[in-house]
Amino acid sequence: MARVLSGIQPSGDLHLGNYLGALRQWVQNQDRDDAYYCIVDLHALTQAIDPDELRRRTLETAAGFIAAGLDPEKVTMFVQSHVVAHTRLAWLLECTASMGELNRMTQFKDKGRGNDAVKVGLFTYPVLMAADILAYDADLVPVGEDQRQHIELTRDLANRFNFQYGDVLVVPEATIPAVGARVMDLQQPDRKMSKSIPSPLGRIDLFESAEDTMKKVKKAVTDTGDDVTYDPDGRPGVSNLLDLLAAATGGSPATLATNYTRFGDLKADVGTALVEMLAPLRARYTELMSDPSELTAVLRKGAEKASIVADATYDRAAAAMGLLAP
Ligand code: AQP
Repeated sequence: MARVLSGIQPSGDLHLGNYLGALRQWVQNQDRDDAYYCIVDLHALTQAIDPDELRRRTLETAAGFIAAGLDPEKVTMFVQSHVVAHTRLAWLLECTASMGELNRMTQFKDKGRGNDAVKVGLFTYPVLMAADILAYDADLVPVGEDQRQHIELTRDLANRFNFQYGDVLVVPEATIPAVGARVMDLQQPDRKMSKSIPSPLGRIDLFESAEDTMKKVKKAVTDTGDDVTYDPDGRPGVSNLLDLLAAATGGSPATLATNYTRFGDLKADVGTALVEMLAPLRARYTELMSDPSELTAVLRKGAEKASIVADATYDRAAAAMGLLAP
């Protein structure tokens, strides 16, 4: 059984990119893997967020995991801040990571570079992410394409640690889905769909109404020219819609393109396919949010189980670096 670890920030509503890039493959493989999935609330603190909102969104994200199909009896689901080994291991790794390698992280360049007020946590975030993964001796990390660079850093840190201190950490690999690895914004199809984009029209939230989804797909930006062709570089808008149709119904985006001569018909089919795919998730989410006590019990049990694994890794790493055992 492969050991698997991944997480999602409770920094906003879960969206279609989170589902197709990450959550859906978590669910597909939950019978195969020994999986740990966390709501990475400490990462959400790297951007300004209201405390009450963070608390609420942490529970909503947990409900989203289960609504998407994760079974807490099969996988270990927990909140990152409930397992103290994450931050303890992150410190050990920060003492092996260099400023130069963190400076090269494109996510930091996009969100914070050149701004003196940017928080230190945003800069060191990839090291905390490495600790999240390495604490569980994870073999595989199922993520969307945007996280590839962070997994590479995690591998570099683990290899360096092992070279310096002995064979302590498992070097993980990213698993990136064949379809849905990079869902683009519906209004700005040259940017990935994201929780933090200003226009909600560009993003399909997983638990929004069917009407909203239909409206957003209808208003999606398409490219110049009238024909429906699949060319992600030259025609990113229409290609994103074809990718979404392929992700929801199967088939290849290039072949699906041959069924359409008009954008309007394509958009109608994309909207319907997404609404059908998401309807059962939406129903389950509403049910789960009506009684959050069940969610808190799942998260408490998950954190207890996760702590046993993560504490053991921290102890191994701390001992290897020469910290005196308590
Ligand atoms: N557009 C996307 N396409 C495919 N996969 C995506 N993921 C995120 N956006 C897309 C995948 O979702 C998982 C969780 O991501 P995250 O919440 O930890 O942070 P993120 O990647 O920074 O997500 P957002 O929505 O873009 O948040 P903000 O706006 O706060 O930065 C990851 O596996 C990611 O690959």
